[in-house]
Amino acid sequence: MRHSNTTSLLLCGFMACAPIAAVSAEVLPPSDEKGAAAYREIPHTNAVQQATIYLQEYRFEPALTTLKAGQPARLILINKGTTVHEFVTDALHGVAVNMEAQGTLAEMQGLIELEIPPGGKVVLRFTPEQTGEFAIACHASKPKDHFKQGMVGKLVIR
Ligand SMILES: [Cu+2]
Repeated sequence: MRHSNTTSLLLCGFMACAPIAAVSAEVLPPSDEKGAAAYREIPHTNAVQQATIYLQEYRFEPALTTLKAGQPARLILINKGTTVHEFVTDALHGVAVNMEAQGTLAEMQGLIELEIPPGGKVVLRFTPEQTGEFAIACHASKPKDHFKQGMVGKLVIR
């Protein structure tokens, strides 16, 4: 699960929680020349889906997170353990990701690995495109091998 183009982030302390941005857009029904709606489309929502995954010794909680493809997502990762944990996944290859951590924002194309210290919080914003079941894992090794301790989970995009 290790890759060469690794995005690694080390957070110190606890990040202030940013307010949840209510992002939504409305698709207006098309209207004919007389101004009356010719037909009514089911409103398409761009509401943000949100999920939180806690990292701790030695598991992801919940172990299974499901996101919908094509809908903007806000994925919050919180290390509530007492050691550094990693969030490693193939689910975000080539996906434009906006990352907020420690009050700073970063834009990246694809994200593979994050390192989150105890108490650290990372907010990832992206729109999942590729459906499938993707493993999430932690490969930290202190004080013992997290992966061998069973620190694996799953991110399902459907
Ligand atoms: Cu870990």
